[in-house]
Amino acid sequence: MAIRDIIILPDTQLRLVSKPIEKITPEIRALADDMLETMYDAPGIGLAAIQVAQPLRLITMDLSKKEGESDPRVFINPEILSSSEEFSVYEEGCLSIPEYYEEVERPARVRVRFMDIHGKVQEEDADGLYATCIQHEIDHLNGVLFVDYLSKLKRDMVGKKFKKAAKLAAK
Ligand code: GNR
Ligand code: NI
Repeated sequence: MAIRDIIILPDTQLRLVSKPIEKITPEIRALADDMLETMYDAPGIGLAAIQVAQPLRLITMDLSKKEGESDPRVFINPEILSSSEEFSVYEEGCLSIPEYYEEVERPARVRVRFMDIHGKVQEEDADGLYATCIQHEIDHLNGVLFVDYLSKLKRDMVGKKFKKAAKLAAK
């Protein structure tokens, strides 16, 4: 296992639409393991493959709350089958937009279909933080970031801040 670099704004790879995984190969299993390790190291509660520069429809997540417990999860080719009409608000952050947090409104509950790491197709109802996180991660697979839901003013401010930081880092 290895920790991989997480790409951050303004890296344009974050806007790619990731490709479905056709077969769970040893390379895919290694990528999922590395993503879990990278996510725990960050630390974050979810990670999409594009955040480690792999444009594949693969997500890792761990929503366990208690200290010392873990619940590593892998989602392959996840799809949202339906969304509730009710919305809920969570303060979101993103490892690709470090140290920026804003409230985002999303459907409170979603039904998701995905393949697990053993190749078994699963369907689950998600609510609470699980619903928010799976929607945030599936957005990454489609090149969408949580700042896209904010006002143009806020989005442009974030964009400028990260462009400036990249320029300074390159000097
Ligand atoms: O670690 C993360 N926390 C988080 C908090 C609220 C809503 C979504 C997230 S996902 C984020 C990690 C990340 O950037 N995943 O893509
Ligand atoms: Ni994110």
